[in-house]
Amino acid sequence: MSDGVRCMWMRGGTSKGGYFLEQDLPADVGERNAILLNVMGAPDPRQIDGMGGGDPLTSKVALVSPSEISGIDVDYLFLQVCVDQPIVTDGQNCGNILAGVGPFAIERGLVTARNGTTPVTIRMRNSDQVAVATVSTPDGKVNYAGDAQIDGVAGTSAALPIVFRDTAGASCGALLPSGHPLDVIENIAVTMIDNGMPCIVMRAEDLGIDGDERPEVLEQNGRLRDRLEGIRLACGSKMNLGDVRKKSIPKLAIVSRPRKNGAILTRTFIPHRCHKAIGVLGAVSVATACLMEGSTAYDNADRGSGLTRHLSIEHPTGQMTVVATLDSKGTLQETAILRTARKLMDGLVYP
Ligand code: NQM
Repeated sequence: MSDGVRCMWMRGGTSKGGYFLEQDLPADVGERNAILLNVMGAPDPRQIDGMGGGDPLTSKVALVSPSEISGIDVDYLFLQVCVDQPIVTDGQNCGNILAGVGPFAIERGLVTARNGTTPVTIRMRNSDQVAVATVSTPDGKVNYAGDAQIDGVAGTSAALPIVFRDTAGASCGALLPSGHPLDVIENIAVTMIDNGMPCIVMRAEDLGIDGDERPEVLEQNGRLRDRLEGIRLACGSKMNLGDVRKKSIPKLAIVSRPRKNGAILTRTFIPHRCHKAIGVLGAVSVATACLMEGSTAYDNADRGSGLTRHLSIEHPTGQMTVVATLDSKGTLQETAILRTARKLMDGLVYP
């Protein structure tokens, strides 16, 4: 590997990371992970000797391969390279890094672009579920420029809508792994929910905070962090995730009334750092909790009405709108979000 490994560095939504064709890395998982730790410069809080940015949101990897499954274009395995521990985990999905997978697959020749837009059907291997991303491809070439704006990213780019159909119970086996919309764990009301990302949804007021504090203020609150970790460890087995001490799931979503005309305000721990925005599937899971009577989010949420709901999930740097489609019985059928992506560099990375 001293000759370098072919790789594209991309921003996907509000995250950033390395995109690899799976065939360009060793098949042996131990060897592969050692290379990825080296590429990112982990473990090291500053990741100074690698490409990572010293933040979980910039220490991410997508492995992409052609799919053998009929109706699926490409398979995508998401890997979180931990910043300060020698861990590479495939234990969660990432809907932000997912945003770069369609453009990358077209750029690498795994999918043939159409003239205009190209739908790319992606199997998320971490949870064996499918997303369809629509990539801007005027004249059959990927176009990254455009006027779509997403909060948490400066400037504008080409719109990249993504639809999710079957994310319920992605990692926990059920939308509500405990079977209830509300449980009391460590003396606090929680909603344990998984609509693509296992999340523990709690009310800010129950944790003794306002809910609109800046992420760095919440990260400095040692008592809050200890309390959240206690709740997370207790919820892990109840969410069918086992011992979660070394896992990046479940995430912790702290909700309160919206402040900016959105559906709900959030602060999310992922799980030890407070997200500067919110994860895509994290937002989908919180939006789903907003629509679920009896959950910790329901009474705090402005849910709108009708069969198509635009639920704007407020976060520290703006809002992420989840479009939820319900059937006539009020059951959630599919969710969609708008992302953008940008190719930052294409070449060789030296592990
Ligand atoms: O929830 C951060 C991110 C994510 C994950 C995290 C994500 C998602 O913002 O689908 O996008 O929760 O670890 O990239």
